Amino acid sequence: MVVNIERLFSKRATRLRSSEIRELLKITQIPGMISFAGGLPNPNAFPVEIIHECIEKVFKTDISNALQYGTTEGLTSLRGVLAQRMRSQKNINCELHNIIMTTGAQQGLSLVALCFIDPGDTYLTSVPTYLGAIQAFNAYEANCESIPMDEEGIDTDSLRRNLERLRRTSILPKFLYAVPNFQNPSGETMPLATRKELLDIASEYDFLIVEDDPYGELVFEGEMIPPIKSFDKRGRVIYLSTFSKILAPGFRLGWVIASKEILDKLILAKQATDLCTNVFSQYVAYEYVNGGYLDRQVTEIKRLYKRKRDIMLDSLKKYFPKSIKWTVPKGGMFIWISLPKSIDTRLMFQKALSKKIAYVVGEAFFPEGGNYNSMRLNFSYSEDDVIPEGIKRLAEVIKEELATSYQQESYVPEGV
Ligand code: PMP
Ligand code: G9A
Repeated sequence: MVVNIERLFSKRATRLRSSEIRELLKITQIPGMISFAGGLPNPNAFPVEIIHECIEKVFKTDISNALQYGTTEGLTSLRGVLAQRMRSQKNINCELHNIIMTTGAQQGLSLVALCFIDPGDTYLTSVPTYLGAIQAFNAYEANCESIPMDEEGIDTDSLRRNLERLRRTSILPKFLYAVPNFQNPSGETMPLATRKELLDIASEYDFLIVEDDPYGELVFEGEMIPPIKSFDKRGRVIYLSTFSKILAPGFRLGWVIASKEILDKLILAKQATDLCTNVFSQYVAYEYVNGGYLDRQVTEIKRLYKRKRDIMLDSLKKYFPKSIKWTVPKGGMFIWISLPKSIDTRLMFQKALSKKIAYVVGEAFFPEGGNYNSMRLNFSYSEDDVIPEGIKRLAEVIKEELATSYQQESYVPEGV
């Protein structure tokens, strides 16, 4: 008998959607393609020699344990040095029992969803927002309430209005998801006052804040702004970060900082998911942090990415039509482009690919869809000399699209 797999899949599984970004990673392997699509670190930012040294050290000192299963919460020595770093650098009140290692920050998001989302539960996020978070929360059948971003990071008036509306229908959101530093995808940073206000609102309406901070160390300009977690006295904030942008994503190493009460639950969820995070990676990462390599490498990565950001910004100024706006990120890896309303970046995408240039359509970052005239560009991955050429190609595609959309508009009879 033929297996009817569709009938057997869970409702949850049938809701799973493919990520535009993950799919794009395949397209961008086409020879000659210039990709500003995937949020990939630059391979030159991987500290290959240092990693080699750290691995040798692990082989000399503790290889048997490094090859063994580990505890679900993660390697004590690594959690210890990270907790120390979070205290001194971010002013987060973090002891060993407040931190666990995860298989990337992505697993942190997934575990949060597993532990806090029942089918139909609501979470809040500013939009645009990180696509991987939408996927992780959607997998657990969450409803999303999108709050627009503004120059303050999130429109808190709109947030309050939405919370009041939800309250009238007895809907109590479980958490608000935010990427306050050099946000993926907008590149924007949330000011200090908004961070504090968000925590006040969370306390007033009694929901958690999931603060996702993979880019916080990659500051090119200005001071590092303290995370929301640093103001959290009552265990209302779950803070996530990762080695993906400050070491290498292939390590698949992230961490979660939260109250012991929350972490105990996440640990149970993680036990059922993967038993423990890659132990060998954790040993190597410990040598990397403890050996003082991390600070030196972050300085290098920032220098490299700032240069690439500047090249992209200069190229945008040089090649893009005046009607187009973009963000100027003070760190991180992304620039957000807003085009005239007549352009649909989804429809333009195939034309861009035919000119061998790729971006991510803005709509992907809106859980409820819309915003068709935007796109995300990544500046960290491409080589310096490739960036101007890529922007030039993209500008050509946009100019052609603008020309045809104006023509089409002029054909539209009045009153339609
Ligand atoms: N959160 C955000 C905002 C991200 O941009 C990413 C990766 N691009 C992640 C989480 C996941 O990172 P990882 O699992 O590699 O730590
Ligand atoms: O999915 C990945 O490879 C990580 C990148 C995320 C992004 O582009 O936002």
